[in-house]
Amino acid sequence: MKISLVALAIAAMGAVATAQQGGCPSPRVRKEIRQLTPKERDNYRRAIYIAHRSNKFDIFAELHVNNTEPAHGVPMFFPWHRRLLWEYEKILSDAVEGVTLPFWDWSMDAIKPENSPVFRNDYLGGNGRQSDNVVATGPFRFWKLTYPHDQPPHFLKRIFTPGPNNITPFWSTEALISFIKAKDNYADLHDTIEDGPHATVHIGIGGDMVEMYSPNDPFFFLHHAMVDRIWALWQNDRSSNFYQYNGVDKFNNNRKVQASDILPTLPSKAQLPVSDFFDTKSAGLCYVYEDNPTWTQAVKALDQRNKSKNNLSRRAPAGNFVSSVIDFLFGSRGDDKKQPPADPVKFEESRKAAAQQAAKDLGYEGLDISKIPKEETKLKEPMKNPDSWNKMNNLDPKKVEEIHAAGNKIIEDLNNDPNYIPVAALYNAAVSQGVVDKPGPAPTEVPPTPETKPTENPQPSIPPSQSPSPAATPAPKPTPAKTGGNVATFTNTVTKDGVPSPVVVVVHY
Ligand SMILES: [Cu+2]
Repeated sequence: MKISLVALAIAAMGAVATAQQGGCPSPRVRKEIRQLTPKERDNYRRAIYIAHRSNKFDIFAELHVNNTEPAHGVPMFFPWHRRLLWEYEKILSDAVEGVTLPFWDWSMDAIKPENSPVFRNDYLGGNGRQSDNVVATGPFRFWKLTYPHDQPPHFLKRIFTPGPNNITPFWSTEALISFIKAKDNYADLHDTIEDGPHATVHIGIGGDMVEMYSPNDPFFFLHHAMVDRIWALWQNDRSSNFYQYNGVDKFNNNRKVQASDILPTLPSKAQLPVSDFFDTKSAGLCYVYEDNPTWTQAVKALDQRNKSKNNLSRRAPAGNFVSSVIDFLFGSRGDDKKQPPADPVKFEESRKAAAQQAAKDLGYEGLDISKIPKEETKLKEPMKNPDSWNKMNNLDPKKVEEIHAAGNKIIEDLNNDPNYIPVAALYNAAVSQGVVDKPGPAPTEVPPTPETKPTENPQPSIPPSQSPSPAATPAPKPTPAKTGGNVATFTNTVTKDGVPSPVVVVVHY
């Protein structure tokens, strides 16, 4: 049953992806999740519930596990995941018309990821509970998952790492932009992003996210949309990047990969080459990523920084990985003269001025720069990948080390620059001070209890000890049993004469 669903989904995708006629006059726009309107956010989550209830969600975990080798630690990583996301997005938009997959620019949250609004219950919810790591609050509380099939169904787990409620720092916007600008070679870019920034987010959220069946967590798709966006940004940065595809397939005698290579899938009629997945604006894919303000600000600020250095060689000459990134950020081949250590008072003053200007550029009106704790104005090193992660994803530990070294060099230099403030520091402060992304009202729609199939007995099957805490979003009213067709219920809260009261909405699909 599962296999045939996967095959069907892929066949459907192939039909669309190969339908090149007609072009893509109005591409779907994938927005940073914080840019969604409350209505769009509700629709996105509703689409996930519907996909989950109609058994179209768990297939992605299976598909991912079955493609561990063909699509991880090898150049196929980017195109294969682009296809996976496309397929998932199609299921979402079939469930709720107009839904497009958002991306999560986790680099905005690099300094203190656990503070990110995305972990609030009005977004995707946070950490698993201490006793058993099960996610027990938020929209995916007690989210029942059937994969792996050889184990009993389990509830979605998250284990913030290193914990208990902290997440390792993520890779900064500045590091990502540096990689995009510095890398002239697809294989280099792929290794860098997969082994470093991509891995850290999986590891930091933990639980299902740190397993090969990570698509069990809706965060997987938000995260990978960001990874896909990084590839798209690199492709569009220079014309020589757009159609580039190179590197070796280490599972195939180090064969050189080609754009005509067929994407590995489960058995399927749709045999599509990598070259079908270069252009997100092709008729088949037809989507673009919307910019987010912090990213735009960081591009501008780094540009200014480089101009003032005036010795930048933007295109790194062939050299080792670390030196090419340093070439981009810090001037030619690391020969940049070390600045004398600044007077600490002057350093802070200068940083403050930089922060004030950047906050103004970002429109963070009312942000009190003096209230930003000093340690939160600095970028921090992401934790090292555990060996288990490198092994599971076929990553070369030496290469991973090298990538982390390059990232840490970027952090060191930016933290020592009196004229620079990382965008994540400002965004993090703006969230803490309630200047942006204030907690929203409770979601206007909450999920049906995952255990309750619409056509089955609506009594929740969660044992009382596992029931959501009273602080969690209230459970929806039971749905009357109905046969034939699929039904989902949501509780809308309407306010009448100042009194909020729940109204059950029944959706047929
Ligand atoms: Cu993957």
